[in-house]
Amino acid sequence: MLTVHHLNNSRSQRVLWLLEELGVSYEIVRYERQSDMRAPAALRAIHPLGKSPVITDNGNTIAESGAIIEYIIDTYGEGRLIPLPKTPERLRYSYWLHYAEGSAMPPLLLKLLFTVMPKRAPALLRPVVRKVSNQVLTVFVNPLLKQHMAFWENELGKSQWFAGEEFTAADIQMSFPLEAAEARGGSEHGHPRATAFLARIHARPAYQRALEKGGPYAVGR
Ligand SMILES: N[C@@H](CCC(=O)N[C@@H](CS)C(=O)NCC(=O)O)C(=O)O
Repeated sequence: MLTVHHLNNSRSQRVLWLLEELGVSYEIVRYERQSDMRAPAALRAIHPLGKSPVITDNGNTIAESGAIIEYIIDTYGEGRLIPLPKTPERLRYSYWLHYAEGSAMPPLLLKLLFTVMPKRAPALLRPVVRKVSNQVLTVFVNPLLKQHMAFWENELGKSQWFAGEEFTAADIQMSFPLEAAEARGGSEHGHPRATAFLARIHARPAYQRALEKGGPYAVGR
């Protein structure tokens, strides 16, 4: 049976959600984040990088959300949640599947790091670390994020889902950056389409079932 190596409050929530959407049977092996938010060493026994998500299925060990989604859709999707080949929707689907981790998440990770750094710095250094962090956030990270959020807002004006009028696995992949942006950047301010997208996905029964299975989930909060 397909196994999801699930780190609490993490990207592997997306994999549970996809499996729930498709009605695929799976089991969960759970890993708890340590106090520094890192995954425990046990996850490195499954994949050398020790990141979540990782799945194991039929002798395959697969890491990277995008690769996992492709594998699940290819193996169990039976044509569901993916646009037909050689259509504009399929191109958009492929774009968002890669964009989510390749382009959207790096500035969101920087936002998290530079927000947390001053809080974790030794008391004596904290004022300096805060000053430098705020400078990086103001000059580099926040403008970049603003640009990405405006991009999502514009794209969601073309169709209600990222790849077109049909809900696809690309929306599952894009859920994490949008949820992280809401948690870290306040995407709800002036981003009504992103907010509506989040409300639509959160209302899906499969999303809710995945939450029940995965446990508490509040990206980056
Ligand atoms: N691009 C990778 C990112 C994987 C990743 O960074 N996962 C985080 C959880 S959201 C993680 O494992 N963090 C714990 C750690 O780095 O120790 C993917 O999409 O699978």
